[in-house]
Amino acid sequence: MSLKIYAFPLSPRSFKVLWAANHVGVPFELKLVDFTKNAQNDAAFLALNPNGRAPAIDDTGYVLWESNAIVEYLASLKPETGLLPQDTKARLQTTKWLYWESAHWDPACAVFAFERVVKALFNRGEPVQAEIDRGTQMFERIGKVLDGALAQHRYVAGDKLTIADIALGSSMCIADQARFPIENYRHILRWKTDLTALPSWTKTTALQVPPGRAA
Ligand SMILES: N[C@@H](CCC(=O)N[C@@H](CS)C(=O)NCC(=O)O)C(=O)O
Repeated sequence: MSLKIYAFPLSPRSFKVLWAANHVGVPFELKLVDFTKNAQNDAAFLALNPNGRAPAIDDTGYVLWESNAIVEYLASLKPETGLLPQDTKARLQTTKWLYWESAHWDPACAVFAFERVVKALFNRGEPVQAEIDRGTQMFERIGKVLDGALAQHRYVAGDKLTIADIALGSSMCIADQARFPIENYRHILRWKTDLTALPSWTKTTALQVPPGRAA
């Protein structure tokens, strides 16, 4: 298989890239970066991604890291899917959301992910309420921005699914477990229902097998 995806599928950033690959329909080989074994710091993986973080890809020698860049690359392989608009102005409407995801959405989600999912998975203690409060404050500022966009159109950047939905929506794979404070954002909830009903989503969740357990 020419495309190799290095990922820990339980993590939303890895899920993002696996979902994008499944959605556009490019065949790939999943190379597990097993966080339970600290595999992100193995020399072989660090040679691919010196950050020691997943995901990363190697497409016949073309190496890329940063999940949003990878999503954009995968979408570019299949322009007919429309995930990556070809018109510059339309495309930048998706780019804007990718930056927003990295700067605002991901850091807020990460608080809940760490406190309620990572700590449980790696036996790292109880959630800290001050951190949950900090995450809740972050969500108060950003939740209404995303909800407002989704009130105007079905998907984040318009009426069609784009890489912006993949970048932002992948976090929904842990929304329930992490208890993101989205219960009052009805458009986000509707969007979450739409995304999680996609066949590519279901196909990706099938990859979320905890390390050490057979698929
Ligand atoms: N901005 C990066 C973040 C990647 C990242 O932080 N990945 C986490 C898992 S979700 C990781 O590899 N953590 C392992 C570690 O920090 O040791 C991206 O979107 O790809």
